[in-house]
Amino acid sequence: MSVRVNILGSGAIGGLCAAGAQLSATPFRLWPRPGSAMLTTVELINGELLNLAPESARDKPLTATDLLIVPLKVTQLKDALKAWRYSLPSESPVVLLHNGMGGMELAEKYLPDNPVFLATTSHGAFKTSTTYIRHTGKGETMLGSSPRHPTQMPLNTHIAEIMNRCIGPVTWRDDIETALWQKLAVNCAINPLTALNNIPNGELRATQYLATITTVCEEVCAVAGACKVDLNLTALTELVFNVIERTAENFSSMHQDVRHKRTTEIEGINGYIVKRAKKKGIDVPINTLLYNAVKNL
Ligand code: KPL
Repeated sequence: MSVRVNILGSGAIGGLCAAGAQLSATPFRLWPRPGSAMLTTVELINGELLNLAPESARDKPLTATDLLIVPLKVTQLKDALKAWRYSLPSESPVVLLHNGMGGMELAEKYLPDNPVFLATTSHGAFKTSTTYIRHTGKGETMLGSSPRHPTQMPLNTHIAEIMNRCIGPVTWRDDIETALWQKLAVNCAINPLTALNNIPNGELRATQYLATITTVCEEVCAVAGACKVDLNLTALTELVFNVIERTAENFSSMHQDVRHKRTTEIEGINGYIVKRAKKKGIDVPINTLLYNAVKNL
């Protein structure tokens, strides 16, 4: 099946997807948000520089075989989906790839008929300028159908294969919601703590953070359970420390957002836990504290 990949925005993860598409000779187009610059360069993990050569985006509209990858922050998603809903054929598959939660519900509202996939990645990357991305950590990507838009074979295999070229290795998850909740716990612990303390991820190994990280995991587990997603607390806490270890040298995305005075993803991360907890009548004091502290920065 022929495919063309379309990447929204000019963020770091979008840059990695573009590099993966180019290196695998998959045609791709870049669609920066209004007022944003077009990405030009990706510094690969081995230090090589890749000059991006996307197809021109202006002339041809999207067709049913165009895949739309949306690696935007959840706070940017609503405007983007609203802007795209009339120009996107309802058969075009869409992959949402962002930290935190809330994308599934927005896609249900604005793209009710498209095949929608949800993804989460542990690749590390950051922007060193408006047009230049550096790939800092090799990770992996989990992909599955949005539970609100059930999709089927052979489309699932096809999308997994394309995503594998763009930002692999990809693991297909029938339980993508569980994978998203696990990543949510990782972000709830690492992102605000690194942003508030101005430290790289690895410094969270210090004993002074142990109690906070453990409680964040307990709270996420309790809220997930109330939302009918079963997470194992021991495995979750281990996962968080594992990510801290593997990304020790990295600065989290929230740390970078705060440093560059950009909007953070706090609403979709700790903010999501606080909101869901409130609805379920669960106390989440540590997530609330971290949420408020980041909001007040
Ligand atoms: O996803 C991340 C982020 O920075 O947003 C982690 C996994 C914490 C890596 O830094």
